[in-house]
Amino acid sequence: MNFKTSILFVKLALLCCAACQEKNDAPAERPNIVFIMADDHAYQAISAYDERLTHTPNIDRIAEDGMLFNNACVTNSICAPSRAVILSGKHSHLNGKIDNIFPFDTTQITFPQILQDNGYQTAMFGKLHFGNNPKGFDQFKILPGQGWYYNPEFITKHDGRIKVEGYTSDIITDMTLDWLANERTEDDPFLLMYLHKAPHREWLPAKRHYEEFMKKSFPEPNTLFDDYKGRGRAAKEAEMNLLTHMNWAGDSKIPPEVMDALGIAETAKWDKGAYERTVGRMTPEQKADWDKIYNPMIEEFSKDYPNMTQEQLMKWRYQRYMQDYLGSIAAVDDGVGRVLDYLDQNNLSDNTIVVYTSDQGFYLGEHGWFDKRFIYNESFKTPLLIRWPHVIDAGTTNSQMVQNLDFAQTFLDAAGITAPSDMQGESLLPLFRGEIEGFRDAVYYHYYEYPSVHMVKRHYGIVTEDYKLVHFYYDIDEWELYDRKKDIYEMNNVYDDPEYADVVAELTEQLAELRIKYKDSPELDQEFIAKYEGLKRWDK
Ligand code: SGN
Ligand code: CA
Repeated sequence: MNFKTSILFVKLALLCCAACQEKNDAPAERPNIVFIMADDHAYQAISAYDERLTHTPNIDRIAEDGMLFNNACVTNSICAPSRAVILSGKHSHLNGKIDNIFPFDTTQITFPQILQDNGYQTAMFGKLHFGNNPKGFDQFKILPGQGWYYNPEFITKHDGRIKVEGYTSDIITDMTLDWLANERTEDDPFLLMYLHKAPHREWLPAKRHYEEFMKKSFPEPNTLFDDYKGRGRAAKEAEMNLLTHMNWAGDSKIPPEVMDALGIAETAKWDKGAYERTVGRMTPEQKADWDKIYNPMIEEFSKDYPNMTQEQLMKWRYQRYMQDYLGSIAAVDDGVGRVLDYLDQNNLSDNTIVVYTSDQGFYLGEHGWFDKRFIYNESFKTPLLIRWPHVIDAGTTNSQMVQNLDFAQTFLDAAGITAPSDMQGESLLPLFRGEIEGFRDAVYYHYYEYPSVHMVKRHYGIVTEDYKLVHFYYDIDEWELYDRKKDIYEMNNVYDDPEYADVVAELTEQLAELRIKYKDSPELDQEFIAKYEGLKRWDK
């Protein structure tokens, strides 16, 4: 430890003591932090939230021993922007990573850098998706871009680019455990970011889960055949319908030559290519294992397809989607179990905060959709389970409107560090102790990536416990209001209903205030549009 770090430690110890005196229950030692995030993991696919679709016994352990957040949400429901919000503690319009396209500005300070400067050991494994390397990590091994499910490549801090044979979720778990066992020292606390690529599209399970999930069938959501009648253009014009926009080869795993034989056209111009890029990465042995289980499904479909109605096709595609999506979550759950076991067996569980979350929510057939992006419920809400023995009581739930914006300040607070004043979240430490008084009662949301894949229009809005008010803009100027208590599936826009005139007036004002509070503005919206148009990236 050098002189500067020692001084920092003394300062920190003093700070911690002061904090302990205020809150007697705060632990004496600075906690370790294990931040587990899966990509596109819908809360509907975690049995601690909902047992209808699948079982995730290991992820559930975190809630059994800690707290389940029922109202956690994101500020901008898309991958890289969510990660930028998490690391920087700032909304997208301030951290600059408004969509998957704009680069992340690495000159800004992220919470891992602050923890590292304060003596934490830091490591990141898995998917970051920034286009540049993370700062503030002693060790990282990250997937380039979206990464692959089989035989992935990694960008590493010390060994350049490497290729590893095997199944990505298991490899990321192995790397994580290897760091815990062999690189971490016992001298200092650590921050470990364990970031799964699964269950991101194209949903390839591990071999050990093929058979089990291929045999299963799943309950359909009651909005699978939504016709979007009660809403505006944004829902109608989005391109994320299971029947019309999901890829046949890439997503449903009907090989390109079988599509040709059946006369099925590609749904997107990368439909067949996606299959070749993903299934095509398998080694001959891996492909033989895959064929054993996937070929009978393909044969049966080939027989049935000519006589299937549109309704039957929609139902078939939903089942096919769930088999692979939920199948790929099974390996994530296995991995979480291995990491939790390691913590238990090495006496680390007591002083480690374990977080499980996703970069956003995801549609599992609700409203006929897959993907995310919208402020509507399934994409806006994200799973969040946190365990911290001695601070969080086991088996508790929380219903406050917490956001991915809050992680940075929460972790800094837990480490006894004052967060930079320009971070925009709230520490969740009071909520951990059950103190909910005075926590925010409304959240701000802003989505930008349009025109782009899935064609979800630009929008911003405010969400309270009771209502959701949204403004879609750019090539549209439409407002929507949902009564969250009376219309839980968000099927009816009541913005123009005279009965809601007062609610509209009040929320419009609150939304304007939130935009000012978080330093967002119509000028910034225009600035981002102009920059995006300059990039001319989307050509369908
Ligand atoms: C890819 C996917 C999209 C997905 C985006 C963003 N298409 O483009 O379905 O919305 O990533 O996902 S794919 O056919 O290439 O898989 S994100 O999680 O990175 O934001
Ligand atoms: Ca994602």
